[in-house]
Amino acid sequence: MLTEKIRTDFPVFTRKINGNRLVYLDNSATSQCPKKVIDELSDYYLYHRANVHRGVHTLSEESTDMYEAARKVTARFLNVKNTEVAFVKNATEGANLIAFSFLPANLKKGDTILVSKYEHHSNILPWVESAKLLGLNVKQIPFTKGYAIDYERLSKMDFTFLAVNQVSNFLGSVNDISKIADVCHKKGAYLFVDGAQGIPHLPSNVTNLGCDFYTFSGHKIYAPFGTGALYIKDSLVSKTPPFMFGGGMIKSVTLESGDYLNEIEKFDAGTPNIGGAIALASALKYFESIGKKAIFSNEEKVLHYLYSQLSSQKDIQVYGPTKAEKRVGLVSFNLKGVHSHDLASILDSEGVAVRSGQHCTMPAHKGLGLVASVRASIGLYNFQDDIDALMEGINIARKVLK
Ligand code: ALA
Repeated sequence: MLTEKIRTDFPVFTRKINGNRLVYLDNSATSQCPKKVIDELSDYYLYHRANVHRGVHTLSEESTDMYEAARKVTARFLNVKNTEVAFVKNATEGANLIAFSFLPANLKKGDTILVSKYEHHSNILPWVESAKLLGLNVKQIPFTKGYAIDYERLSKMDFTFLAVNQVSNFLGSVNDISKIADVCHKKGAYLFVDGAQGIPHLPSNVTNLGCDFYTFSGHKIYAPFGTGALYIKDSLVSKTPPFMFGGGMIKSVTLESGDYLNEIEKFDAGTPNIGGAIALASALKYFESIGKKAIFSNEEKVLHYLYSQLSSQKDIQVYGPTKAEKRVGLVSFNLKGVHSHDLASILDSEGVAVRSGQHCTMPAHKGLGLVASVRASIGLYNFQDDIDALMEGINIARKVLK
């Protein structure tokens, strides 16, 4: 069972913010990094640093082994093959890679891509921009009146590619990826999943999910910035051309052309973020060492408490699924009559960190008639005391702002 003691793994919790204990509820924007991960990153830089796949000296071989071991750890975490995992700098790069390499090679003018109105901008814009270049149509995934996908209408639509999040970064709603995959594959369509908000809160067994592409950012799962991975289904690796060209991804080069690797290493043009990949694997191992089951069950309790505390207040409007079991990780809300930035500033003065604004989901906010919202999002080190601190902060804001 997880207890508050876990916070001692994260030095940031020794800090005081405006004289208060740090209550970190901005995990959907970025999570905190355990000291163990920073120590492993530092050990790599201090004792093993060298380029990969390019040298025969000891350091280069060590570095190559550590980098490829990191790929194995990432693949194991997702329950996929090593040969299906490319390292990327974040989920945004994962989406752009598919939008600007796979789509031009496999879709044709007039084909349709579906995206949902509840996506992060990073899972809208790459498809929109690629569609402009390729002459594709971009349409919306149909939703029921609530926040669930309307499968009946979806299965009647004609499309070739669908991009959706596993979990919405604004609503916390969870999409049933296996079910979406079934609909897509019956039509011969491809499914891309933005797992950025799913990976820290759900099992993310990508083989079971059945999608064709899955991407996530390391910094949402306790790893350093600039790290992440893109899963490409085995049978689609050879259909996905390189995204960037340069050293480390070639078989041969002349002044006129290049012959490129066909395996997953073709996405490693230039010197990769070797230390980052190693630190990403370290964070995933840390997560596994605490135990996915322990983390998810604690988060479920904390989220349930967060949701019930917020939704029981008459002057608080909560967005997204009304049933706590249909959401993970976060609750977005507004204190009626108070701008989200004002509330977030008062909360900060009490040591409580939340995000305010549109959370890179302008279409979703606009669709709900909102200018902005406050978002409280949890991680493995949050407990009931953090939610109590948030609610006390909201009480103070009421007195100051209303
Ligand atoms: N994608 C991050 C968020 O939702 C930055 O806040």
